[in-house]
This record gives sequence, structure tokens and C-alpha cells, in this order.
Amino acid sequence: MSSRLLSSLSSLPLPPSSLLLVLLAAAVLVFFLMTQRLRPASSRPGSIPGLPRLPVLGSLPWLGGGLPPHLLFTQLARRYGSVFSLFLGPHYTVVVNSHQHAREVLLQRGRDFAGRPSMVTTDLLTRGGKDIAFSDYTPLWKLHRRLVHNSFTLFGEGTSRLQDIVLSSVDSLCAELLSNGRRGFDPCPAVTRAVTNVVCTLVFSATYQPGDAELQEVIRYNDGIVQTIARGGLVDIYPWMKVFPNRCLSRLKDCISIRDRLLARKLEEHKASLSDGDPRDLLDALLQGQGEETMTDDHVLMTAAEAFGAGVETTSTTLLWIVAYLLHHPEVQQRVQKELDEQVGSDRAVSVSDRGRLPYLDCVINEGMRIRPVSPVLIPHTAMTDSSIGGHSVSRGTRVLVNMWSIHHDPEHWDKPDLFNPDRFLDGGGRRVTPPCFLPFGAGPRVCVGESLARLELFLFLSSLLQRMSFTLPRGAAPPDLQGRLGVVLQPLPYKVVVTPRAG
Ligand code: STR
Repeated sequence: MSSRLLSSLSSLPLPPSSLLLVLLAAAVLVFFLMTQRLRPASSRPGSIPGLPRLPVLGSLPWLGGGLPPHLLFTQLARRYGSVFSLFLGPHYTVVVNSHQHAREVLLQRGRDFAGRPSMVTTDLLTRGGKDIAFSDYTPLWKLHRRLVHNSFTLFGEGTSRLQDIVLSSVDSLCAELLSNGRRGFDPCPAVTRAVTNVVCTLVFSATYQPGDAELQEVIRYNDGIVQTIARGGLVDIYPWMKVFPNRCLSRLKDCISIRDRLLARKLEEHKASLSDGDPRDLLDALLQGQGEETMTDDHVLMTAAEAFGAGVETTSTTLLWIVAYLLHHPEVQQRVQKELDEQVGSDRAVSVSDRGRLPYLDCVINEGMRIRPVSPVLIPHTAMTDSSIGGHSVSRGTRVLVNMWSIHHDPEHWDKPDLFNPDRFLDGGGRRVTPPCFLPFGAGPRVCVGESLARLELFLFLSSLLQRMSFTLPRGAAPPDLQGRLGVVLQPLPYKVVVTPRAG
């Protein structure tokens, strides 16, 4: 979030008027520096240890060094303790790095910490919080969330809808991947297209052929949003900066207006053909559940847009991480395929009902989400009342960041945390176990609303792919870089694979 701040500060394209402002700010800063000593973030007794701070800038000068936030916070936790505080500009922020404290924040006192800060970029994206993920905690939000959750269950577990959709999209994905022959290629575009297609079908019943212009448009604007949203840019810390020209913000606005035009069209089409019968898709389900005054069209639109963005980014990224790790660990891939051969065979498609018989595949998915969580620092929480973390009091309005990365890599709870080892999710008797420090979807009132849909989709995609093909490294190529690149999600850097069909 904030490691990029200093570099973005220096690269901001400033017009002359704002240059004056910056100089003025610098003068004020120097004045403060001369009259005040550096104060630690919180100097009250019993309060949370933290980084030093300056006026206006807060602790930002201590967050440089170029590390992405999840790694920076993990490093700072070694020095300041697993709960520490800092000021992101003027905002007092507590960072939580251990699973005990995360459980306090998310579960035990989940209600106290269920708020969301308002940010310039996400307010733009969600029309001031008319969505689920970034909206503050209010009675309307709870209602809205329940409706979305119920709509999801229409497509998820217990029905074959998602299965039918995924399986038909997997067919064309396989064909596309296999069409590359023995040539090494980047699997990202094909995987993203397949996942986008599934989500388009779920949300508004559209299915696209590869190369469809509307599909390309969707992928392009989505990518633009991913590159620009909630990335710890300065406008999200100092909202007044939005008055200055900002390339990132205008790109975001462009993408949002393309998105809105497309979704508004889908909404009108759906309204015109809506019936009382079974909902055809998420948009239908939302429209049917829309109580007159509470859920406005804006809410429906923002929910659909978010389900869309979240569904695409998280699923495709997780799949690409898992494939990257399988290239590093061919023995894991072989073991998954052996399990598939024994339990499903090659004559029929994998189905949801096979899930219980494929424990190792489940472990591979879990291990992928542990070692490279798509959201390494969860979406920021805020304290809605005075509360406490680890016995320290925390006052209302405090921002809380949960560093899932450090929890998923805590050497006290994970043996060799940097090793990709799906067996850690099996007990001695070969039964599945879920360790308490595994929280890839968060927990509590703000837990991911799409969790079961996501798990099902990952299962169907990965099982169908590995049943039909093997992934290997191109001849002489180095295995994929595993560092990743942090945007709004943690993505793998592009890498190449060779895909070979499996006999059968
Ligand atoms: C991706 C791009 C887009 O078009 C819309 C959204 C809104 C929801 C976001 C999503 C984003 C990125 C991943 C998020 C998701 C909500 C929950 C999910 C942040 C920006 C995670 O927490 C990983």
C-alpha cells in the first residue's frame, strides 16, 4: 500500500500552482521539524508500539525502501512486535501480523472492527460505497450482503449451474491451451478469458467466443481498474490531492465509465425481460430481491460490477499461482493427476460430487492460497467503537490492516513456510485439516461473500485442466519467478508453459 508512496510522490506530474503548494507544505514541515522532536506514533502509556511520525507526512518517510506493504509490515513486525502502529499521513493505523490478533479483529471483536475507511478511488469505483467489499458497516449493508449471499447460493453448492458453466468454458480453454503445440506460451490471457467468460455468464448470462469485441473491452477496463484502484496512492491518503491532475485517477475514471455504460445496458436489458420465474443470473436475482426503497439500481449495478471484478481477478490469479507452483513441483502435479485417474478416470468430466474423493487436489488449492494469498493485506478495516487488540486499547476510527501474508508465513505455525507443501493440509491419517492460521478469505462479518463460489470454481477449473493436460516448463526455461507483483491483488509475473495433452 504505502511503499509506493514515496516513489509516487516524486513522480507526480505537478502543475506550477501545486508546486507552490508543495513548497509551502515543505516550509511548514521544516518549521514543525525545528520546533518538535520526533514522536513515536503513539506515546500514551499502554498504547501500541509504533513507528515515529512527522506532522502531515505521518510515518510515510519510514516506509520507503521499495518493499511491497505485506513484506514491509512483516519486516517491521520483527522490530516493533506483531501488533504495531503507524500513521499513513494523518490516519492512525494499526497493523496486525499474528493469527491470534487477526482472530480478535476479525472474529472475537469482528463487529467492532467491521467498518471500512472511505477512500477516493474506491468511492469512485462504488459510487460512494454502494457495494459489498468497500462499503462501511451499516444496517443497509447487512441487508444488501444477505441478498447477495442468497443470490450466490442459487448458483453454487447444491446446484449444477456453476458446474455446467465452468465445464463448457473449460472445453474451449483446453482447446485454446492445447492449440499452442509444444511451443512455450503465457497462459495468462487464455485463463483470464475463460474465467471472465464464466463470471459473465454468472452475472449477466453473456457467453463470448474468443476474440469477441465486448469481451475484449471487459478485460481491458477491468485491467485498468486493477492497475489503479486502492494501491496506496497518495489520493487515498490525502483526499484533497484529487484536485490535481493525476494520470492514475483519470485512467480509473475512464475505465469506470466504460464499465458503467456496459453494465447499465445489461441492467436495462434484464429489467425489460425480467420475470417472476427462476433468475437467469445474478443480475436477475438482485433485481428480484430489490426492496423498493433500500436497494437502489445503483446498489444492483455496483454489486454486479464488484462480483464481476472480484470473481475474475481472484480466481484467475489463484489459478495462475497454482500453475506456477506446479511448474516448480512436478511431483505435486503428478500426484494430483494420479488421484484424478484413480477417482475419476478420463472417460467423464469431473463433477462437484467428486470433491470429497479428491482431498489432495483440495490441499493443492489451499496451499496455493496460503503461500500466495491474492489479498496479502486484507481490505482495510476501521474500528467502529472504542475497542482493543491484544489488550491495547484502540479508539474509534482507527484503521486496522490485517497482514495475511505474515500470518500465512509465520514460522511458529508453519513448518518451512516458504516451501510449497500441500501435505500440510493433511493429517497423519490422510484426512483434510484446516489450521487456524489459514484465513485466505478473511473471517467474521467481513469474510469474503464469494468464498464457496470461489472454492467450487477453483476446484472445477483445476481438476478439469489437470485431468486433460500437463503443464511443463519450456525447454531450458527457468521456472517462474515467485515474487509476484502487488496491485490490488498479488499477481505472478508473466511466465511461459508448455501444455501437453494427457493420454486417455
Ligand atoms: C478488481 C477490478 C474490478 O473491476 C473491480 C474490483 C472490485 C472488487 C475487488 C476487485 C476489483 C479486486 C479484488 C478484491 C475485490 C473485492 C474483494 C477482493 C479487492 C478491484 C479481495 O479482497 C482480494
